[in-house]
Order: sequence, then C-alpha cells, then structure tokens
Amino acid sequence: MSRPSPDAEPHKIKTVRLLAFPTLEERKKNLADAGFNVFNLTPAQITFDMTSGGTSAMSQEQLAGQLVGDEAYAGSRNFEHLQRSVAAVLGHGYVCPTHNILGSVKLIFATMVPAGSVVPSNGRDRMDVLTPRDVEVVDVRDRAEPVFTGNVDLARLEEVLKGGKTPIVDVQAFADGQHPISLANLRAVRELADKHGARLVLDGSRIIENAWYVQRHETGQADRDIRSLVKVMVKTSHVLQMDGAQDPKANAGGILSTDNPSDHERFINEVVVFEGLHTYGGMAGRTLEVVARGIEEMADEDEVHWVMHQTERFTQRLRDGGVPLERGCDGAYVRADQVLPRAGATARDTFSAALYLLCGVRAVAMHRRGSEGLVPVQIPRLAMTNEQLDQVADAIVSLVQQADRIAGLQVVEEGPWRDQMAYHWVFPDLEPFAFETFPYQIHTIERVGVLTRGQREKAIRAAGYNTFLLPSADVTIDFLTDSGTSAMSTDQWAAYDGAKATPATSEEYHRLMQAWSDALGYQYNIPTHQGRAAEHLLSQVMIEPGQLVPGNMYFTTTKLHQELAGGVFVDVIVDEAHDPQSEFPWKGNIDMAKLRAAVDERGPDHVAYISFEHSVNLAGGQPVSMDNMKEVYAYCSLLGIPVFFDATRCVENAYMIQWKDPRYAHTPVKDILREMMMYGDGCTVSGKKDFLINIGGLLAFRDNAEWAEECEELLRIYEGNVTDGGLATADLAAIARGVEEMVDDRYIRSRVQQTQLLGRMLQDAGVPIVTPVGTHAVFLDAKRFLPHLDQEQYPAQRLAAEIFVETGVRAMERGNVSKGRNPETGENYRPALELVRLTIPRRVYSNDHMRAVADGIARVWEKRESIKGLRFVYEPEKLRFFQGRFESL
Ligand code: P71
Repeated sequence: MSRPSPDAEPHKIKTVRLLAFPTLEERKKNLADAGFNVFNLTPAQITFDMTSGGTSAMSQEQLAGQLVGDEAYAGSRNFEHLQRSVAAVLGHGYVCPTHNILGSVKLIFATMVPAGSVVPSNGRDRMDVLTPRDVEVVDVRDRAEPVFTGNVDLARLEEVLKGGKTPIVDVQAFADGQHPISLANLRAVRELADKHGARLVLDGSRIIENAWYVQRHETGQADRDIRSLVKVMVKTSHVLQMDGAQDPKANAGGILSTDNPSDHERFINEVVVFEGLHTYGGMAGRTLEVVARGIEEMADEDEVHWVMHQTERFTQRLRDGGVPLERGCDGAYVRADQVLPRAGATARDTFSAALYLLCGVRAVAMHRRGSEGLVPVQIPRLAMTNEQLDQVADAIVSLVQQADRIAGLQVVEEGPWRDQMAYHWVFPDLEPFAFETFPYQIHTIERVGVLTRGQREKAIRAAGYNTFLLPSADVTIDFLTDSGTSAMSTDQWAAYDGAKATPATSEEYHRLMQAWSDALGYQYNIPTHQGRAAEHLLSQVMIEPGQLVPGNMYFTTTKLHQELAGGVFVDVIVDEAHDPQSEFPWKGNIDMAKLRAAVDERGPDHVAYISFEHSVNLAGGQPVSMDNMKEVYAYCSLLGIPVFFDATRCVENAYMIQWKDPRYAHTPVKDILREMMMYGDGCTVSGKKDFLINIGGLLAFRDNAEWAEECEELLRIYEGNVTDGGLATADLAAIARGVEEMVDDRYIRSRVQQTQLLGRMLQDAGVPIVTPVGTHAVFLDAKRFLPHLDQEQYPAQRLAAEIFVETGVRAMERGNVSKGRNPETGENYRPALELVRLTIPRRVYSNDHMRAVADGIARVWEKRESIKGLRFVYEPEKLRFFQGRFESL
C-alpha cells in the first residue's frame, strides 16, 4: 500500500481527562490494598490504563449523541438511527441490540446452538464463556499461515462440519486481538458453511483493524477503502456480532445483525428473555445513539490509519527494546512468562504488579486463569498521544531490563477467575520510571479539516488572503489564537453540567471567589464576560483625562480602553522587546529608566497607574522577571502610583520564572504566582487564555474596597450582576475548576514546553523566528522570511496565507496590516516587527501536530523566493486586519 504513515492525528483534542500520578509510596500502598492484583486498582490510582475495551476517546458527535438518547422503552429514535447506520456501513438489513458482546453471544447460543454442539472457531478468548454452555469449541486456526494468522484451516473445518453437529462457525475478525483473517479465507469459510448447512457468525468487534490489515497485506485489496472492505466482510457472514465498546468506541453495548429475516426473528424473540426489548436490547438510549454514531464513523480512513499507525509504532518500540511479545491489532501482548520465567504460574500477574509498581501503568490479563502467558498492553483508541505511548513502551522496556530483580507473587487466595486472585509479595527494588508528558488523556476528539492543497488555494483566494476570513472547518491545525480555544477537562464539564443556574447569587459564584482568591491572593474579585470588559471598568474608574498610563508594550483592547477613558499610553518596555533577535530572557520587563523618566516628566499625580502585562503578548509572549515586578512595585508604592497587572497569561509567566530563575527552580508555580501578584494592587484578566476556559474575565483588587465598589457600580450597568459579570452560572463553575487546573506544575510545564518545542524545530530548520521563544506562541519574522518583499506588499499577511495553503495551518498576521495607517499622512506605519503568530491553544494539539506544523513551514521556507506580495482590494478604516481583503501581486 502506497499510503504513507500519517504524521499527526487527523483530529484535535476537544475534552481532556486529567491523569493521576501516584508516587512510589502511594503505588506500594495501593498494590498492597489491592492484594497485589492490579485488577482491583481504580483509574484514580493509575496513570495509564492500557486496555482498549470501552476506553476509547469518542468524537464530539458521539459525545453529543449521549444527550439525545431517547430513553423510551419501545421504538426509540436511537434504535432507528442504529438501523440506518448498520444498513449504511455494515450492509445488514436487520439489527438486534444487546447490552454488550456477552449479550450477543448469549442470543446466538440460545437460538442457534443446541447443547452438545461442536463449534469450530479461530479464536480462543471466548472459551471462558463458551465451554460452560455445554458445547465443544474446536480450534480451527491455521497455524501454518504466516501473514493472516487468523485464517481458518479449511480442511480441518470441513472435517468438523462433516461431523454433523455444527450449527455455526465462529470466526473472529482479528481473533483474540492478534490474528487477522483474509477476505479470501473468510469467503472460503462461508462456502464451506453453506455447503454443510451451518451459519457463519462473524465477530466484528475488531473488524476495522482486520479491514486495515487486508488493505495492507492481501493481494488485490490495496486500492479498496476501509469502508468497502468492512462491508464485504460483513456481507460474507450470515450473522455479525459486535462489541459496542471496541470499534464503535462506545463505553458499552453490542449488536447482532443479519440479512436473514428468520434469524432476526429468532433473535428478537429471545432478546426479550435475556436482554430487553428488540428496540433497545439492554442498552440505554444514549448508548444506542453512541453506538449508532460510532458505527457510522468507525471506517473513517484517516482515523483508522492513525490508530493503526499508533499500534505499529508502539509495538515496534517495545520490540526494539527487547520486550518479548506478540503483535496485536490494538497493542502488544507481552510474553510475561518469558520476561519472568522464575515466577512460574503467576508470571502474568507478577508482571502486572511490577509494571504498576515501576510507573503506575496498568496492563492486566483478565477473565479465566489459563496457561498462555500473555499480558495485553492495549491502547485505548484515540485516547493517548504517541509521546505518551513511547513513554509507556520505555517503562516496559525498563521493567524487562530489571526483570531479574523481581520475585514471583505468592498466591494467598485463588479461584478460577483472575479477579479472584490475591497475593503476597516482597516489593522488588526497581529503578522507578517517571512520566514527563501531558498530564491528561484525550477524552473527546474533534475531526479537523482535510482539504487538499488545491482546495486550500481556492479557499484562501475566496477569503481574500485573510486567515480571519477562513471557515474553521477548512483549517487542519488552528493556530490563529490561544484565546477561548482551550480544551476543557471532564471535571470542568462536570462542574458546568452540575451548576444550578440563577441570575442572582449561586454556589458557583462563591466557589469561584474562593478559587480566585486562593490562586491570586486578592481580596476583591469581580467577574466579567471577558478581558476587555474588565479593562473597560478599570480604565473608567482609575484614569482621569490626560493622565499617563505607562505600560510594557500594549495590547490592542487594553490601550483602546485606556484611551477611551482619556489616558495617554506610554511604552516603557525594555528595548530588547523590540528586537526579534535579542536573546534577553526577560523581554517583558519594564525599563526602570524609561518609567522614571515618564513619571518625572509629568509628576506622580499625573500617572493613573502602571499597566503591567505578564508574558507580553505582542512582544512574543515574553516574560517579566520577579525582580522587575518587585522593583517596579517598590518604586511605585512609595510614590502612590498603583500597579495593575494584565494577568491574562500570569501562569505562563510564573512557569518561566520557575524555569529560568534558579532561585525558583523548586518553587511550585502556584507559589510563584502568589508572590508575583503581591507586587501589584490589582489585575485584569482575559480568562480565555491561562485560566483554561472558553469565556470569562476577571477584575481584581488586592485590598482597595473603594475601587472595587466603583467598578461594581459600572459592572451593573455594562456587564451583568456583581455575582456573575454577565456570565452563565455554568461558566462560573468551569472557571473555578480551570483556575485549580492551571497551576498544576506538570500541566503548565507541558504547555510552555510545547511552545518551546515548536520554536526549536523551526529554528533547526533555519526558519527565522523571534527569540527567545515565548510562552503561548511562536512568532515568525516575516521581514527575514521574505526579504524580497517590501512592507508595502504585506509580507506577514502573505506568509500567513502561504502557510495555510502549504500546510492547512492557520496563523495570524501581526505586522503592517494590523498596525494600520497613520491617520494624518495616510501612510502605512511600517512597524519594526512584521510577524506571523503561530498561537498554540491549550491542551488541544499533540507534539506530533507541532512536528507537522514545523515540517510544513520548513517547506514554505524552502520555496520562499517564489512567494509574491499582496495588495488590498478592500481596506476597512478601523482594525483592517479583521475584514480586509487582498489579491496577489
Ligand atoms: C489574542 C487575544 C484575542 C484577540 C483580541 C483582539 C484582537 C485579536 C485577538 C486578548 C487579550 C490579550 C491580553 C494580553 C487582553 C486581551 C483581551 N488576546 N489582554 O491574543 O492577549 O481579552 O479577548 O478576553 O477581551 O488572540 P478578551
């Protein structure tokens, strides 16, 4: 197959689930409490739970489907949806829902397989539940077949069929998760089944993975897409059974489908005995809906290729590290008996316990105890990044290298099922493995635009070469802004959903007040609908017409509100901030000499306040040092000049202090932030950035009740109630959670280091960027990127458009177009910084996305000389960058 392996996820992260990182001591205690049987551990005690059943990340459409669950007893619309999606994707005309795969098995055996039957199968993992049903399950897997190891030995099958006691042939797609079957073999099985009057029952729980394998490895199938392969496989069988918690990515549920009305009739008359009614089959309406949507989506070609790429990569890394294993379609199956030969019969559970002890990962063999020594290390579909999988693989490699230190578990209690086991153990002395990765897993995904280059060329022309005017559905990776684009956590959603709405005072308001004062240490906290609303109130209350407002560079909305209140902005940022190549680490600092000069010239009474931004956006996300904050505050408080922070990106700034200032290397970001905020009298915040929410803002004062009261007076007029600032109660709840999550050291480190990674990769490719790389964005230097274009030809605007065409990445122009024209002369301003901003949303993209972006921009860099300039065809008078349209020169 010529298709290259995908370089990044064909989706972005919509919702995250926070991970637990138990310490070594906690892991020991948890293990002991669990009787050293990791089955008994719970997700809150586990970092990565390596199992694929019911653990997949859903699409946002599936998640939305949960809420349109029609919880009717009979004839629900979700069932009708399931019928439609089964017909469309699987091609079967009849479907009977079941509560899960065991429900499907139960119906088939109750309706088709009398006691005493002989059931040939290519799988072993259902033995546990089939043998007690008084049937003989015969293994007919063809052990001689090297590629399609799940193929049925046809001669053996025919032998069994000739015995006359075989009503069904049980075939699994990717049997036991390890053995794919070829289309040709499946067809031959069908022929034999027909010849002997048996039904071919296909377990398609992993049909997607099998279809992918057929596409790759079966002669003549390379050009077929996954969707058509799935349909052919289903249509080759008489009956399909499917686990809703596998390929359809639901958390439960199952189906039985067929084209045969009399088989279907038998199922639906039996389903009422064991499962429910034929229109819900033991599934909640919401599960029906999620399964229906999952079936519709599961054959998405890009997604299938991504999932399988992850599996192959993971397995290869383990192999390269010397881990004995068998390949699986959903992960690796580790040969614990070979890793821990001394552990004997407890090798599998010993391996699981040791792995948890080493790093907090759970990999567990479930069901009945048996002799095969495999521990499945399965990948929850779409839920982990490659980086996380690499680290899990590395942890397992490290365990295998330390295997000789591990003694086997001693059985204390036993039973035939693995969950019944309990053990004693002396903890081995292992070198622990620490994860350094995103502290969250992917809970929900959002598919991204997948236009071809030609389609993107058309799209950017239609948008007048302005990335603001592109539909987001056409964008593959959206780096327009980090504002309001964060992925919420499941905890935030839970708080959001649980909020009791009111236009008056809510619990959520009180919780938010507590969260804000814990994080920032300020006494008066006023919610606003976003940052500019807080800026409006502060400017109106604190500025008298004609007063100076010195600031470290400016942000557009901030400066606008200062000017609307009659203030005069003075830039007192250090000179290095204006130099895209200066390596000064604290380019956000205020230049004390400039500040003194401004104050001395007009006198302290004519200075309204200092407007002091953390991690200065327009300078490139450049941080302020702790010393600078101290010095500014010490100087201003003596003179009675208030200092107000724009704390929109205060946590990123705090992390930079932890990273760059050795005195704070071991101080938690939470404490650094509290100290930073002490050197100010209040702040405005656009919560849409660091505070991990999609909407909301804050105006806070450290201790001045009078200012707070005046602001609240305006708030009632312009924003909403003092207890909501115009925000929904539910959003208050989401903010309160976001404020707790934002100061997690692992999170903020991974956030800023992701930006750093993108910057490093671009630098390595020779692409000119603003250095040092800041916290929320990487800024390309368009003057050095396109030196052959004059600023009148809008090089940054063109570069942003070109990057979209080449890579599907949407960036933002920050140069001549944004700066506008001098109203007196009508000339363009020609600012020193002519930049393109690649702004990274929080918790939304993986580091593979970063690599894809860097590679794409490197390609643009290679052909930079052929890039032409732009001219305006439509130029609005105000803020022309939003609506302006261009054509190519
Ligand atoms: C960004 C934004 C959003 C934006 C705003 C205006 C034009 C283009 C993009 C907004 C900020 C900010 C700082 C430091 C205040 C605001 C306004 N940034 N201070 O970077 O960065 O907050 O949007 O919540 O009203 O894309 P608001």
